[in-house]
Formats: sequence, C-alpha cells, structure tokens
Amino acid sequence: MNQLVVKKNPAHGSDLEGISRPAGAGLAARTVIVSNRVPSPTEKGATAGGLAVGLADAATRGSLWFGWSGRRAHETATVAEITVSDGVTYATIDIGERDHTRYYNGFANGALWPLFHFRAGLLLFNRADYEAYRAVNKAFATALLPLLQPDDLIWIHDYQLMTMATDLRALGVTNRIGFFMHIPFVPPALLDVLPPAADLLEGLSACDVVGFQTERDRLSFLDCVKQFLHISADRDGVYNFENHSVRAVLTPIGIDAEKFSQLARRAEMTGDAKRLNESLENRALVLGVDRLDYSKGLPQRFDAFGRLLYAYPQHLRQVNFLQIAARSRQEVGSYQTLRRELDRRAGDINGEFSDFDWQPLRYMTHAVKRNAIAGFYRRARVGLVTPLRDGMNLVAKEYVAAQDSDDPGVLVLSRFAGAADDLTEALIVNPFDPDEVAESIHLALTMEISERKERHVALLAKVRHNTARRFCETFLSYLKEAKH
Ligand code: GDG
Repeated sequence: MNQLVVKKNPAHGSDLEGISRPAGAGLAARTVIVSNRVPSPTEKGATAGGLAVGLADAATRGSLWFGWSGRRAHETATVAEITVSDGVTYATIDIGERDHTRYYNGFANGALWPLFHFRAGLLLFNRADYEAYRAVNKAFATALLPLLQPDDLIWIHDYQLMTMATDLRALGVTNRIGFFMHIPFVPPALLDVLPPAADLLEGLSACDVVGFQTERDRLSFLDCVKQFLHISADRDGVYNFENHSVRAVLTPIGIDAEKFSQLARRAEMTGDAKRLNESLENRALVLGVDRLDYSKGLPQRFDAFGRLLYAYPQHLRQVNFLQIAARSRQEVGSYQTLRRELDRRAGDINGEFSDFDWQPLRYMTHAVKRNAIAGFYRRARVGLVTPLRDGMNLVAKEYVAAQDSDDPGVLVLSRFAGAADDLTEALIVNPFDPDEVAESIHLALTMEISERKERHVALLAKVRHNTARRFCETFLSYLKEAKH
C-alpha cells in the first residue's frame, strides 16, 4: 500500500491539490465523501458497520474522504489532518470529548437513531445535545471548506450530519451537495416528536439531491417536507427550497457481490471457518451477524430460536445457532441494557435446552474478521436477518452472495429491513412474531434442495445487479445532473 501522511492541512488549493488529484485523472469532478467515521486506510474491513462496506467503491483514486478521526481531544478541531493512501485522500478531524458525548452518544444515537428506527419510547432529547450536534456539523463544514475545489461533488452520509449542508451553504459553498440516508426515514407523526424537526429538514433541503434506501423512506421524507416546511414536491420528488431545487431519489445500497462470493469460497475451509465447521460436527448452522443494536431484533430472535426448539423437538441436538453481535455504542445506556437482556435470554435458552454434550446457542459480542464471517455465512444452512427496522441490511446481501450455488442455505428476512423490498424470494417474516420466525427457521431447515436452489438463483441475481458500485454511480449521476 502506498501511504503518505501529511500532518495538518495546507492552505486552500496548494500542495493538497497535487496529492489528491493524480496526473491523468482528467477534468472529471472530484468526489468528496463526508461521513462521521472514515475507514482506516490500513485496517479496511476490520470494523463492524454497513456504511464503510457500501461506500468502498465510491472512494476511487483521486477522491477525498472527510470525517472524524476516531480520536477525542480537548476541543473539536476545525483543521483537518491529511493521509493519502492508494490515491484516496483521507482528511480527518478530532472531536472534543464533551462535544462527542453530546453529539454522538447524545443527539445522534440517543435521539435520532431510536426515533428513525421507530422507537420513540427510547428517545432522549435535550437541547444541549442538539447544540453540540449543530456545533460538530459546523466544525465539519469549517474544516472541509479549505479542502474544496470549485467543481467537487460533495456527498454527505447519514444521520450524524443532517445539518452540515446548511453550514456549508452559510460558508458560501456553491458546489453540488448530495446526502444519503443509510437508516430509515419516519413519517410526519413520528418526526413531530423531535423539537428540531424543521431544522433537520432544512439541513437536508440545503442539498441538491437527497437519497433513500426504500421508496417508503423517500415518500416519508417528502411527507415531512410537506408537513413541516409546507413545500410540496412534484411527481419526480423535486421541490424548491430557498431558490434552489432539491430532488429526493431512491438509491438503495448494495455490496460488491462478486468479491464477497470469492472471499466466502476462499474462506470456507480455512482458518476460523474450518474451526467452526469442526466444532459443529455435521449439525446444521443457523447464523446471525449484527452489530449489538436494539434495532436488530436480537431478543426477539433468541426467543424465536427457543420456540423452534420447543415446537419442533426434532431439531434438538441437530442444530446450532451462532449469533455474532459485535459490541457497538457501549457508552449509550440503551445498548448496555440490551447487552444484559441478551446475556439473560441466552442463559435461559441454554439452561433450558442444553445437554451435557450439546449447547444450542452460541452468542459472542466481539467482532470477527470479515473473511471469517464470509466463511461462516457459507457454512450456515439458515441466515437469520430479523431486524425490527433497518435501512437496508447488508448482512442479508452478504449471506446470499456467500452461498454455494450447488447447496445454498436459506435466508430468513424481516419485512422491516429495506432489503426485503428487493429480496422477495427469502422467507419473509414479521420479527415481532416469534412463532412465525420459528416456523420459518423450521421451513428453512427442512426445505428441499430444489426449492433452496430456485430461491437462491433469484436472490443472487438481484444481489449481483444492485451492487455497491451501482449505488455509488446512480447517486453520483443524480448529483451531476442536479440543476444548479
Ligand atoms: C447501516 C444501516 C444499512 C457485522 N458484524 C461484524 C461485521 N459486520 C458487518 C457486516 C456488514 C456490516 O457490518 C453491517 O451492515 P448492515 O447493513 O447490516 O448494518 P449497519 O451497520 O446498521 O449499517 C443499515 C447500512 O448502514 C448501509 O447503508 O444497510 O440499514 O443501519 O457488512 O458484515 N464485520 C466484521 N466483524 C463483525 O463482527 N468485520
């Protein structure tokens, strides 16, 4: 890997231009990706999280990726540090300890995340948190400003940065700005409970293009614009806000399916996947892979597995359920509560059904390497993806891509994951109904190979078609087309 580190950003233009736009890159507009976390150029794929997976293809040579360094400092910085790796420029700022607590743990993950996953009961709002959120969004805009070139396409990602475009416009930025929402969008009745609802919608409306995972999300957003900003969009989702035109588009995210299939084939009988296989001793594997997050429906999933063992005792000793639940956002109280809840339910199930030489449920809270996960998916007869609400859910797509086409496993998928709009040949379930989920796991475990293959062919075609590359190209082409 060719990596160059430049401490602190140089003045506007200057030598940064030379680094970030390699010779031969031509006159095509540069893509500037902005996201809360920037993947480490040296540890690609090491962390659990869908955003980096979906965006890997957008960070082509010559592009700039801007965001938080992952470090907490005394104060939030407004000058970025630059690293160049494989032709991509990474620019990051440190966030102040106090700002981080309020912006990230407070407003973003304590208010926006629960609300946008339809869990108004978990929402914790306070004004100081929102002020810190605004301040960090502004710091992002201020630090990005000197790095911008006139024809850059700025692409902001996700719920942590909903007001950044307002700040960029206030600083005089006239570039095209796009925003992609990785998580669901809520209907007006839910957004209404959030005091700065209109502010957030204005932040998104300062962009030229706003993208969503599903048509339901896109329409909810337009309904909110109508209700809170009193602006109606035309049939193409285009509306006028402060003398410019905004377009709400549907651009579902995907994965690099070919690459992931290869990874799974290679990983299948090596290293960790081999160890897992040996430990299973020919038993069927039911697998869940999620960040440890209440949106993923893990307690309900554990219950459903318990119901399976109770209602279909033929699976006793014949099946193992492995749940990888990589810890995340551990400083937020609701995540600590979830962890305790899962510990308890896992203990209940194993206490009830284990034998001296068989334990039905394996549950781990540390992250596993990406290639090991790919091998695990391939070994699993059932992929259990049952979020209560999810923007897309890339695990569902990875599971499909990882299967052996001659002997594929079966995907059990929540109807409340964005992925269910497309992956209709999965066994679609309501995750709030553990009996239905148990029935579907049973169906998956006993399904004839002909039906498994038929479903898998259809699913794989979709996962291969709607790739991460297609997502990036489609979004950026909307942004390039935007009237300006
Ligand atoms: C957000 C939205 C949307 C999981 N555990 C480990 C690990 N993972 C990887 C998976 C997958 C990714 O993390 C999870 O992606 P998801 O899409 O399922 O979920 P979120 O992280 O919540 O992502 C979501 C996504 O953004 C993209 O727009 O689909 O709806 O919530 O790639 O494989 N990776 C490693 N170790 C783990 O233990 N290495």
